[in-house]
Amino acid sequence: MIEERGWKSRIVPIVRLADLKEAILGRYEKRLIDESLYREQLGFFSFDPPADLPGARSIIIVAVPTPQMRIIFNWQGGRVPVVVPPTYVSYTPRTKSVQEVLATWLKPEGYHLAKPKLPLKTLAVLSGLADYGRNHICYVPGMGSFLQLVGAFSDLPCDARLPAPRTEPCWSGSKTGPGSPSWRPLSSSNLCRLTGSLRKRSPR
Ligand code: B12
Repeated sequence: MIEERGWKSRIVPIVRLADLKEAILGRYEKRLIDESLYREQLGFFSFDPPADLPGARSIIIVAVPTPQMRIIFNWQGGRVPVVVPPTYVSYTPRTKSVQEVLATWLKPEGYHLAKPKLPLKTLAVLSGLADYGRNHICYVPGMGSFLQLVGAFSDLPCDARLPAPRTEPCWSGSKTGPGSPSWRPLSSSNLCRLTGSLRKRSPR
């Protein structure tokens, strides 16, 4: 169902919160992440399980293709086109709508969602969904980098027997994703099976 919409996704067990925490806080504490960037942009992250979903067992990450937009300013009798990069238009509504679609699929099966405050790019890369480019923007195979990432906690069970997480960042150019010795994509995960079985109920 996710693929039918042109989205791509992965699901990872909630224990991987510890690795996300280490990826950000660990580097911050080692002073590898700039203090002002951390304070101004990353202070909202929370690496605790969601208080509003005590039974949370997994984290879902979805990449949604998001195009550039062209807006036209009417200026002094002329029309001035301006290209707006992805994610600067409808960011919050898109996040909300993806989370609502996921909820519509999972709720009838008795599962619930909660909103995360997580580093989504880090999560996407560590889950195998995306690769870092040399510019630190992440790329999803078949989708490129024009995408918006949306995350969600869920109580959907997830394969807990995963290999050890990566210890080195992939930004230096090492390969991630399928075949990587780090997190592997959960293509046969419960989410995929569930979304397959829910295909008929897909809201359009
Ligand atoms: C803060 C933020 C910004 C800030 C600051 C970005 C920055 N880090 O410099 C601002 C407002 C500038 C910004 C701009 C943009 N952003 Co922004 N942003 C975010 C946000 C909220 C957090 C990202 C972040 O900084 N994470 C923490 C950093 C540290 O993680 P990281 O860059 O992945 O670094 C990892 C590795 O590279 C490595 N690492 C990094 N530095 C170092 C240093 C050393 C020494 C070592 C060893 C390792 C290491 O460790 C890190 C952790 O794993 C996310 C949304 C979210 N909730 O995650 C969106 C997000 C990352 N942004 C996004 C986008 C699209 C953009 C823009 C392209 C928007 C635009 N259209 O122009 C620009 C790109 C700017 C750029 N060149 O990176 C998308 C990314 C999609 C994609 N394809 O990658 C996200 C995921 C939003 C979304 N929901 O889709 N963004």
